[in-house]
Amino acid sequence: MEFDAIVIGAGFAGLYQLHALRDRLGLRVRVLERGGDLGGTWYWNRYPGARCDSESHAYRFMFSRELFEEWESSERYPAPAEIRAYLDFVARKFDLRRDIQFGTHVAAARYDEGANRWRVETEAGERFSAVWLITAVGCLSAANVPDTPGLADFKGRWYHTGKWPHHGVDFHGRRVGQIGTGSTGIQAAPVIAETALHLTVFQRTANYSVPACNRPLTPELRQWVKSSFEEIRATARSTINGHAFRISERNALEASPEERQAVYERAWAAGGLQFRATFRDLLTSRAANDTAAEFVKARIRAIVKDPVTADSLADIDHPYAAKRPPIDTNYFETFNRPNVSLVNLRKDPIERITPAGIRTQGSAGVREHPLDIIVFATGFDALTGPLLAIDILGRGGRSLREDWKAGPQTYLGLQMAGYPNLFTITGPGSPSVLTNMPVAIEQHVEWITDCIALLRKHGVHTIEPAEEAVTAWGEHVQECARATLLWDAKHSWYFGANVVGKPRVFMPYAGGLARYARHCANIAARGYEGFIMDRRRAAEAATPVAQAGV
Ligand code: NA7
Repeated sequence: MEFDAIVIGAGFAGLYQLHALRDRLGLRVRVLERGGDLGGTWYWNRYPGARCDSESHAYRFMFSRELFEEWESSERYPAPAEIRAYLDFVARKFDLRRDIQFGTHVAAARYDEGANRWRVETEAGERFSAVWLITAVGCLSAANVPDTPGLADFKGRWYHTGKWPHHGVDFHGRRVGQIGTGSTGIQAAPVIAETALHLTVFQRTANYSVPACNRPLTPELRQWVKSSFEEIRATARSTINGHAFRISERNALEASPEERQAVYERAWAAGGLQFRATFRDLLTSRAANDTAAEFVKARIRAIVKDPVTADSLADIDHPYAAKRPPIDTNYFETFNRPNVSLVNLRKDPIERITPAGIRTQGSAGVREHPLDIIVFATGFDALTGPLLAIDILGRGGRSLREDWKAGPQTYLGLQMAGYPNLFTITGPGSPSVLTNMPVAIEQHVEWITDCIALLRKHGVHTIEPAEEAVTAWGEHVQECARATLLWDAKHSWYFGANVVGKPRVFMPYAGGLARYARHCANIAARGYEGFIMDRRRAAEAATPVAQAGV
């Protein structure tokens, strides 16, 4: 089947890209989606306690005032079912479903140079082709199940949080082991503990967390959201991370210890990712960061009654927010329940999974943890995983899997050299996971759509970045990360450290979303600087593309 554009994925990115290309540019578009329905990450992540960490008034599209004002969220942080309902509302409003094919797993995409078309093949053997190929595959969609010896022999059931069964899992009367204490594990543990007979949390790296303070939205707050479109959008588009709250202008060490304590206490009581915004230098000054880190560690010690458990939970080895900072509902309190225990894997690593549970061996000797269910809250092969899951072949048959062996190489996280007309929404090298995703997605979709519109207008055949532009951007991405404390948490998934054998390269762009968006806009305004456009057809066009970036 032939189209102008193929979009892979039907989450936020795929839906908006379809709408933009089809309804603004008039292209024939097909969206191919692996899941059985809309939602992307929210189609798959249905684990207990799952909830978005972005606030509901900002975790939505802002490209249409009408759309923004028509939707009402029920809580401060939306749960997956509400996000799926929202995306369904968007799809109905713009009549998007008719161009989406669900249950369609893209296996391969090959650039056919002679025809200047991308040839896409699904696992079921269906074939499609299009001039433009846009990946909207998400950053956190390739589940990472660690290769733990013995898993195949486990007699109980096991689940990864990112592939949770739609019918749910009944924990009543079950002994549950949860591996992983990232944002997901921190959300899941309190809810699993409510019904499990016993929950054992296996912690490799202790983590900071701040209360989410989720609550239903009052009628007044809903009204405020409806009437604050301009303000919310302007804030989200002008901040470092795309959230609709401002980051303090003040440095932490400019405040007295008492003032700082008061600031942190207020932020703790208010809850949410705003804790990271209490002082402007928390991610650039270790001394500033230490003040926030110590505050959270003191809170953990104050909440958790058992001193050994408290020590393990507060023994955090990285700066606050240098790994993605979770927010929680009663996470640390959960360890005061009689049916919850913590295993510190730094002291007692997993030796193997046995038919009856998990065996650790370390400071406590050999210990068997009998389990009926194992929950892997072990995260994702982030950013590159979903792209490399597709066998992508570019110009001359070059393979993305080969090209990225030493880490992802992109220009702006939007395109790769040698892969003409392929765009990667929130790809590695863009702010992506360091932001409130819908805001980053909108910026990419609009940039890609404007680019395609311009190329079509001028009859330009192909666009792809120059190798030098890719190299320079890659260096810039590393430099931006080096300027922050994110660089100090070498074991974070931002570096790919959670997946065995993955190259250790800092993947997202840490220079801030607003700055990045300006940079992308300037590049386009300067005639797509750094990109190579095939002028064969441009030369014939009445108005050639000005200074087409070569
Ligand atoms: P994360 O943040 O990658 O967390 C995964 C957790 O699983 C983390 O605590 C890991 O420890 C742990 N983990 C991973 N592999 C293992 C093995 N082999 N043994 C023990 N423990 C392991 O994923 P999440 O799903 O929580 O969150 C992902 C993002 O989703 C989040 O940042 C938000 O953006 C939304 P580690 O820290 O690597 O030592």
